[in-house]
Amino acid sequence: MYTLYYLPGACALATQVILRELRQPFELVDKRGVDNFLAINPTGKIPVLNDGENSLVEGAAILLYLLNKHENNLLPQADVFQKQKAIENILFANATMHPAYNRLFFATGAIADEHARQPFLEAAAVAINELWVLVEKKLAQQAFLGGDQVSTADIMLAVYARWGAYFPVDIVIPEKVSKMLAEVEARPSFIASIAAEQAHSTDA
Ligand SMILES: N[C@@H](CCC(=O)N[C@@H](CS)C(=O)NCC(=O)O)C(=O)O
Repeated sequence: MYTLYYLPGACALATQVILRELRQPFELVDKRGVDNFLAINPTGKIPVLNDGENSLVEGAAILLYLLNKHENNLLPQADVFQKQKAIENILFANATMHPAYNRLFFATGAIADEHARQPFLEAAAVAINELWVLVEKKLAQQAFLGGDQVSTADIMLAVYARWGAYFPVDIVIPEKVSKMLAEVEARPSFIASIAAEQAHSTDA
């Protein structure tokens, strides 16, 4: 049984969706209800996944651990090059798209004055929109980043894409990306994950 530490709507949502896709049992713990969370992860960040023996941190590393451990169609195993391309897409999501959205959260926390903050938000949105154009190009010949079937990186991007709505900026999601995101969001694993986060939230 896994334990997943999360915050509602944050990047651990992707970890939960993958746990459901892999049909692995888990319990959810809202980080805000944990005394001394820094003892669990010194960076203070979620996701943290406990597998009963080990406490695992860093979202992409956690996903690769789960995908290497449990049988699935979300990470190619037989072809080394295909596997490498899938890992590349996971890291594009985790280490390029996620930090691009982080700038919106950072500016909102760091700049109290709305007028002073807005140019930073807009500059961040320009960079995010450029990344979505790159994803649109990757989807020119295929429905998902991994090909015909949903891949781990698609799920991660679907989680991050939801964050744009929190900010007063125009995030432009191109057509093929929109279709891909809608298909991921319609998956039972995604719908159930959002519902479970709300049900377990310390806000609930
Ligand atoms: N490099 C880390 C970053 C994780 C991260 O930025 N988590 C955010 C949520 S998406 C977080 O924990 N924010 C809460 C905070 O900073 O207090 C990873 O990929 O796991």
